[in-house]
Amino acid sequence: SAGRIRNENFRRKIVSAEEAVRYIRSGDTVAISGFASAGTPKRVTPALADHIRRARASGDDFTINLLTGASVSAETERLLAEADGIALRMPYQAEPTARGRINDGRMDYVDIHLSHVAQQVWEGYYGHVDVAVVEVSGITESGELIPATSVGNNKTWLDVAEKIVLEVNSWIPDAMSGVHDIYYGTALPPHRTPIQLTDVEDRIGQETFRVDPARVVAVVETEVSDSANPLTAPDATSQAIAGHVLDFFAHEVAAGRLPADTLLPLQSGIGNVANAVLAGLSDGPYRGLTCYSEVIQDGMLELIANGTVRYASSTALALSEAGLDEFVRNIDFYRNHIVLRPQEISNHPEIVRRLGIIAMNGMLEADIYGNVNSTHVMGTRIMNGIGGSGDFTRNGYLSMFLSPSTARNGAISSIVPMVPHVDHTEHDVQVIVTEQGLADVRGLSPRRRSRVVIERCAHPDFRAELHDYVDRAEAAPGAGQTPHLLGEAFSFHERFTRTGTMRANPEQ
Ligand code: 0RQ
Repeated sequence: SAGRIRNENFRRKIVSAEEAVRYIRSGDTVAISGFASAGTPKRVTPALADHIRRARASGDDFTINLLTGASVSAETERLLAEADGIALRMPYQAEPTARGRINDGRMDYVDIHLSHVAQQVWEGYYGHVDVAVVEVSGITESGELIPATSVGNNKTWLDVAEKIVLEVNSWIPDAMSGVHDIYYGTALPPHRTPIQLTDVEDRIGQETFRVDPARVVAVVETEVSDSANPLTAPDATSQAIAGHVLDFFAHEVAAGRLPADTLLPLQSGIGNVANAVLAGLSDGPYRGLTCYSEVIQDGMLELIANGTVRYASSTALALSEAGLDEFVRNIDFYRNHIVLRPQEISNHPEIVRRLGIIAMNGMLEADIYGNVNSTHVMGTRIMNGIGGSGDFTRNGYLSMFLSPSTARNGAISSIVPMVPHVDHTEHDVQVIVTEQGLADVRGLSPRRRSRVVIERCAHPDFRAELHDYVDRAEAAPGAGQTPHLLGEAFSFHERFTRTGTMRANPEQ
């Protein structure tokens, strides 16, 4: 609505989405807003997919390079992938069509730490950014932009792009303004200075984005809601994992390593396991917890509403339909407990280290020594990407990985002799949790770690074979610091590829 565009200069630039995408040419690098299910441009991106599809249908080899915050909404990701014109995608996706194009070698995909994206674009690693398409919730009288439900890399896109298309979404409640903290103090070396954020709720920036009006070529209006981030109710497995995590927190409090009421700021990945852990915190002895994470899920809203969580900082909302509804209806309450920041700040190693984050992320598999694969199924096929998990894991106070002990109806063991792709090394990973139990490998050498990981985390059906592997690896001549039988290290994966199961005896 015109009420959201309070600057005449910008109002004069209002056009349809179809007109706006004409500014995008073949070969362009296009940076769009969006982080998880929040803040993807709702009209311009489908129009862009159409624009690409039509150009290609008429014989043009129309391609663009696409930069985003993280994943964008699943419909958008699918439409763009189906148009077949994305030459390069960066830095994260989590959608089957895009994944298929990447694994077929038809889309180049660069999978990097989310905190690195802004600086790498500034450093010029991705060349010139031709067009930015950024969803905002309003434009002020003085021409500043009020951010939407995710911040992601939008500050950077607006700063670097030659041409800017704004999508102004009046579905976003007016009361969202002021929820954001946009920090303009990052610089490239050698001009960097400390980031003065010492508490989760600190505000170190401004509420709006700056934009050079001369570069804004089009403004498109919309009133479409964010897509919902689907969630299923926590099952017995995720509840068991959550139970082990909560027992561990109690143990750490008793040992004097975590503050009793408030623990330390929590970061948790996306998904049902993360949500189950959050839900479990409500029943614990905690009050006034904080979160310093990259997304806010439904579970977090509940914790804020019941006082378990005092404050949550992130770069995006990733809510289900019910969660979006709850958030929009009670925005005046939530705005006092939530801040959204650029992802270079929500995931910043300096801040993660300073605040002492408890990092909890999902994994595909871990090996007996604690190396973690979060991204590559059987070592070769991309699942989603590393996302922010590395930003938090390497720099966290406690770095934990959570997963069911098996996948695909028990055919796959999540604990394997050696991971065929490493996202998080044994030097970064401190705690591994499955529904079977929790392996705390802090302070343990590799030879001691393997026994703890197998006993505590592996599914009982795979334990004997894993123990047998380590026994023989340790007995081999010159076994070394981290014993392996190199000819056999991937035997679980090879067996799965050959027979469809990691089980030596599938009848088991
Ligand atoms: O496959 O979807 O076909 O059923 O992987 O597995 O158990 O539902 O777990 O949703 O927590 O995802 C690592 C992918 C785990 C996620 C990963 C198959 C399994 C299923 C999903 P289906 P689950 P989750 C914040 C931080 C990296 C990014 C990150 C992830 C599917 O946590 O992408 O942490 N992490 N970001 O069947 C083969 C195995 C498997 C396996 C599970 N060992 N081998 N397939 N699966 N284990 C978020 C952001 O950065 C935005």
